[in-house]
Amino acid sequence: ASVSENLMSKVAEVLPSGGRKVTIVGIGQVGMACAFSILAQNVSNEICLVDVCKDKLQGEMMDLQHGSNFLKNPKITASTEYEATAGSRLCIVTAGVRQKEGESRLSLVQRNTDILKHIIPKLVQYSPDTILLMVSNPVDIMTYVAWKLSGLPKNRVIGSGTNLDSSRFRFLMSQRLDVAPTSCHGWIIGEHGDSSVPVWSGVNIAGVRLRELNPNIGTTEDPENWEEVHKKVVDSAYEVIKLKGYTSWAIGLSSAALASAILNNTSNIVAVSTSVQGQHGIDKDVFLSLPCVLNANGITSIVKQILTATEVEQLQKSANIMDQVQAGIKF
Ligand code: 6V0
Repeated sequence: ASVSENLMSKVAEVLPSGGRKVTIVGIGQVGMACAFSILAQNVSNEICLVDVCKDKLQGEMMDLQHGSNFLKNPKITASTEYEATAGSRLCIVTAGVRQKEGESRLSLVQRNTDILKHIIPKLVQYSPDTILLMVSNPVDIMTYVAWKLSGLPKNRVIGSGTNLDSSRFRFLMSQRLDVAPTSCHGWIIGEHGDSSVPVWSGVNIAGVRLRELNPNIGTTEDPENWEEVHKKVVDSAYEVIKLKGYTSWAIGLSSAALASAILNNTSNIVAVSTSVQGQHGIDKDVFLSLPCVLNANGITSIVKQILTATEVEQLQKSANIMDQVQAGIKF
């Protein structure tokens, strides 16, 4: 008899999953930042990594496993084969090419669509009840592509969207006012990228709307030039990519926060990319970010923000851009 048999009398089989399994496809800078954020914050203690690079996959898995003693006894697996992803509650997709310095997110469309064709059907095959969280760029278009390829209902295909842009906005706002980012209330909606929309009409601290203090806030007539805060949000990724080559920590933390809302069924309201047809007069079948209620069933409601005419116009412009790009995609 083995040491194990001498030590323990077996009563039943160990279950293959504790029900909170998260698969991460693409273990580049973004995928690993997602994995680390999820494990370090104990959002889930069951992670499966998937990539096409076998050696890197093995190395990343081992490196994380060696830290298990400092975490909550996680189960970390990795494979190039999708069988390993079976029974995932959530699949986060970060696979694909990223922007080079100065390159726009939209230029990645066809390359990343072609990659998703190999990934999405297999994820759904092995985890038919999963929620898909798309991170690969351009994220709004890739969420649409993933929804098409998956056959899943729209509530279960989500894009990380402007949750990150809103976090960048709140951080920059916090720097100006010297209060904590979580006490700065501001929403960036629309495209994660160049045409994102800052909802200046709702920006507030403790319910005090800044527009009531400064009627020109966010416009070109504003002497304090608050619009610069949104400009910096749009430029953020370009600047970080120029400085360090990629972005990782903020998107990793943003994804972990979304994963937490899903796995813990919290119904947090977050700006994530969802099907927006019928919202704010948008008639196109596109995905953009709006504040959504996020829980174990994915997106269960979209908040009907009270937007100004300018904000609606900007949002519709984003929708038209998405629609044009989508029309050129080869499935
Ligand atoms: P990276 O570091 O080059 O990693 C990409 C990974 O994808 C690599 O490990 C590849 O091997 C892997 N990969 C490629 N093809 C496949 C495939 N068919 N199956 C499985 N894995 C594959 O890129 P990085 O991690 O920096 O970025 C990944 C994606 O996230 C890019 O599209 C970025 O533009 C995007 N980002 C999205 C953000 C957002 O806010 N939504 C933020 C940052 C980056």
